[in-house]
Amino acid sequence: MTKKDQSPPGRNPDQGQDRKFSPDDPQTGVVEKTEVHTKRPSMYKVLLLNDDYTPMEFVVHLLREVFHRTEEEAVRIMLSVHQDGIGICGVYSFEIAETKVAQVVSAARHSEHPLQCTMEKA
Ligand code: TYC
Repeated sequence: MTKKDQSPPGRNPDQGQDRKFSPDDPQTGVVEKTEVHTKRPSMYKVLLLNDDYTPMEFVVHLLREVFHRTEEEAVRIMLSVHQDGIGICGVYSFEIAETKVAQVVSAARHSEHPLQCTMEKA
């Protein structure tokens, strides 16, 4: 038997003051159950666009530094962007993708390259 079960009959141990049950005060209530619907965050592709002026080595450098790609992966991604006009650097949550786009654009402008980087829902 728990401590709660030991209260005198007719008394409600959960009430601040002890009160007798009565037909006028049936002490009923509504039990609400809150359903929890958690959503997985949407993912975003970070895309690099080709141009005729940004040096290949600069693109490879960014892919290594910003997207943590190996030299081989970075060269493969850079060449596919060079050939196809666009390519995926990685897929991230919104905030991470936004930060990476800003880092690429900032580094490119700082070095006066026209490199374009954008993001879209995966
Ligand atoms: N096309 C560029 C050149 O020939 C190289 C390049 C690759 C530029 C990928 C941008 O996203 C890019 N120098």
